[in-house]
Amino acid sequence: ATDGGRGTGVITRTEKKLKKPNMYRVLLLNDDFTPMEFVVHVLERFFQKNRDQATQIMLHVHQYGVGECGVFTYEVAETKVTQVMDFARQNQHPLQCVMEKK
Ligand code: TYC
Repeated sequence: ATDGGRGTGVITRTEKKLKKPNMYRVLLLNDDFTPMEFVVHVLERFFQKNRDQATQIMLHVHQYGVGECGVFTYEVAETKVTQVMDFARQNQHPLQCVMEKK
């Protein structure tokens, strides 16, 4: 808001800095080779899912080709993607994990 009526042209921001951050979906992609149990383990280990939640998400990805693991701020989403891709590669599975802006 402008203020003072002093004609200085100075604009002050009186709002508090409470901008909502951009949010990113982390997605798993289906493939024909990664074992179902490995995908369930990934969801438990990196996305704090319980066994039932993880199994449901894995089966959704298996059936529809893609599924959401969670929604995070940019840096957290990027870290999850890197962790999953590194873990899959270490175990020689072709599992793909990506992020997309919501
Ligand atoms: N389609 C895989 C299979 O039949 C299982 C799978 C599920 C792979 C989810 C990747 O993100 C994935 N073994």
